[in-house]
Amino acid sequence: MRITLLAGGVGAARFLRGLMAEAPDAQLTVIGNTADDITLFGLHVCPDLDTVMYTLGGGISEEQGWGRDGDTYSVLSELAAYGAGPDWFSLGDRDIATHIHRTSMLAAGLPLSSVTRVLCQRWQPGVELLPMSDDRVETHVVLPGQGEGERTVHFQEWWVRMHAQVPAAAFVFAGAAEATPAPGVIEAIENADVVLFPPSNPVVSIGPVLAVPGIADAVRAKTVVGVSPIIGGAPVRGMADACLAAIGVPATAAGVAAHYGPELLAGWLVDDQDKQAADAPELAGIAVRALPLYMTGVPATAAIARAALALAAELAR
Ligand code: FO1
Repeated sequence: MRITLLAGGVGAARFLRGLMAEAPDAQLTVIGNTADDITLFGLHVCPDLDTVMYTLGGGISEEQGWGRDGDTYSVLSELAAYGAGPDWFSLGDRDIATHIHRTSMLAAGLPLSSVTRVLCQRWQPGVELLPMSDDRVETHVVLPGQGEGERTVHFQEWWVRMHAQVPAAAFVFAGAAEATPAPGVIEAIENADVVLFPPSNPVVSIGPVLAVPGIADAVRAKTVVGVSPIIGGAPVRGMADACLAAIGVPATAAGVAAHYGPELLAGWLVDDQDKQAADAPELAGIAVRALPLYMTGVPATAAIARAALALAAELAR
């Protein structure tokens, strides 16, 4: 069975662990968000691709959900000693090796999709990991002006330095309109038996992937089942509520499904405490199933994956 997922970072990576346990023989393709990418100290950092690669490859820092396990920060402290910023994005020494290797391959002219394939040769994540595009797309956050005009910051500055505490007026996926899907992305969607949206941030993780021309249309032609990243009115992790507020979408399981809409989403898994979403009029046309949705470990996540695959099979008939 071919399963294709549009993915962000931590939520997607943890869901994939359960999915791989539930469907060990499935051929999984992950289309990763690259709009979180940032260039720091001349190095190209791909947070969402690296979180999937490290998590499934066994190199992730479990407590952080990003970066390498057991990492040290000598390079960063040396840079700080030079006053070379920024100091708010903590890059570990082992993680920096990934960014050096990636950046040198990009500088040699390899597209990001080839670079990602090379990095995955070491990590063997057990999935085909594709960037959504080989072209640069970057999420910029528009902050309302306090007196002076609006200003725009890179997503990572808003997310990490500001902890998303400054309300965002809008998100701009810079470069998306000019981007093309990376090689294999459209085919992975078209040839999939099942397309899943893991519990990733719908605005700044799955949103940018859908913003690459051609991807949303390909996804709409498929039967898609998604897993709510919101349980009981709050994101399980991260700050999706701050992102949803910025685009006027309620931070509820029903609100996120309605945001995707029935043209995109055929099925939606919600936690038991959100089961009333099944009766939400704005979810007409979307099959809602309620079950325990906390990914407390691989067995619990495998049960969620099992429910997603069962619903996809039911809807594909
Ligand atoms: N997130 C933080 O909250 N603080 C950090 O210092 C930080 C550093 C970092 C370095 C490499 C990397 O791949 C991810 C990193 N992240 C950090 C997480 C990152 O902001 C998020 O993974 C996403 O971009 C949102 O999903």
